[in-house]
Amino acid sequence: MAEILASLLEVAEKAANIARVCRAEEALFRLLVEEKTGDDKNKKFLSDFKTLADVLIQEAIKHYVGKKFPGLAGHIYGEESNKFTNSLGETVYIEVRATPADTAELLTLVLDGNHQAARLLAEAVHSDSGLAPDPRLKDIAVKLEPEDLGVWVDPIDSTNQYIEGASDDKGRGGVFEHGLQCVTVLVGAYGRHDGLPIMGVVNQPFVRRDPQTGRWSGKGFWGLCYDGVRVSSIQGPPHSVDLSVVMSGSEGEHVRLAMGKLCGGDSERVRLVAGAGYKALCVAEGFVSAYVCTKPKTTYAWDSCAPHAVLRSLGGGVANLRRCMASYRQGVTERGEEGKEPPQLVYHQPFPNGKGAEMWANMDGFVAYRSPAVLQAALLALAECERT
Ligand code: 2IP
Ligand code: CA
Ligand code: CA
Repeated sequence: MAEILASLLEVAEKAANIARVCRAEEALFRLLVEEKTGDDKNKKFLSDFKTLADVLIQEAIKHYVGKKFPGLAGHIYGEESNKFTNSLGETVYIEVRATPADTAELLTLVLDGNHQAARLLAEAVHSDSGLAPDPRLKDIAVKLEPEDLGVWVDPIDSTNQYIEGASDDKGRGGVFEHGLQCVTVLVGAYGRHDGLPIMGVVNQPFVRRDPQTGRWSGKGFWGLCYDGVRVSSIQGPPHSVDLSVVMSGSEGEHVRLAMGKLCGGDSERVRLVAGAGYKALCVAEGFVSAYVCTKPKTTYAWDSCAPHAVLRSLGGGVANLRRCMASYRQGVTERGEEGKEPPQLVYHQPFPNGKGAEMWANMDGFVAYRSPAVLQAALLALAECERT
């Protein structure tokens, strides 16, 4: 089991390296940020390049994890499809090939013959992640086979912030509302049998920028929760005892009001923050108490699985909002059912009536929390606002 987690950490770091290379190398950066102007062909090519960075990262993760653990191959899912149509109308399937030269040759087909960009990307995919092994993994003695697991990957979460690439937000209380810090690579493994998240890696590729070199460095977080064992890279209690909440700017006024009340009427403690993975990470790191998402079809299994595992490793979770509220209406006590974990999001079954990505949307909404008491307080606040 520890080997699987080590491998997820390794591929997430490789993914972060690819994400950084696309911004650091002039030939790739130009493709990434170029304005969507010009003719339709140009427009399509540029939007494809943005998707290409995502797809390539996802395929790299599938390739390396699947090669190391054949029992997992075929059970690694992600946001992106690897099928491309290039400007000549040819269909190209992006994959990692045996050598950097072979991968570069394939990438050239979707990069309109841009050999330099293809070579740089292929090098990033094939090179070592450079990640030092985490000694804490050695002590994890949990018995689980690759055949027991499925994996959800979001190769780049917060794509908008990644493309815009702003780094002007100074952050407050450890939380950045927008900018490159909100970008994460998310790799989460769940139980094939019950769909509960078991281990997850959240890699933040852009944490600090060296003022001298302009180079970014990042940070990887992980957590594991299975069969009574909880281990996490995150140590120590949350940073503040005051309740605070992060949510998407797309949440409605009534949710904002309810969360404002929960936070003692202090609007400074209700933050609108970019990136589903990053918001959940802010909870896991203990910078805020909860992440509330009430809107269906805004986040997906690949957004929540990895941070969910990290939160569970810390004694928290990502509760299914609709099911929690239903329990409330049926009169379950305000503290929840004694000794029982509140209903969690699960990752093994598609939404029955959904089509395409919708099948994996978090349709019921959720509350991500570290402390079960915070979850109960958030549910109470939402229930009260429903009544008024
Ligand atoms: C997005 C991304 C957005 C988020 C949205 C996700 O994933 O995390 O930031 O919206 O829910 O699906 P918001 O920031 O309003 O929460 P991606 O960038 O992978 O499309
Ligand atoms: Ca996402
Ligand atoms: Ca994404």
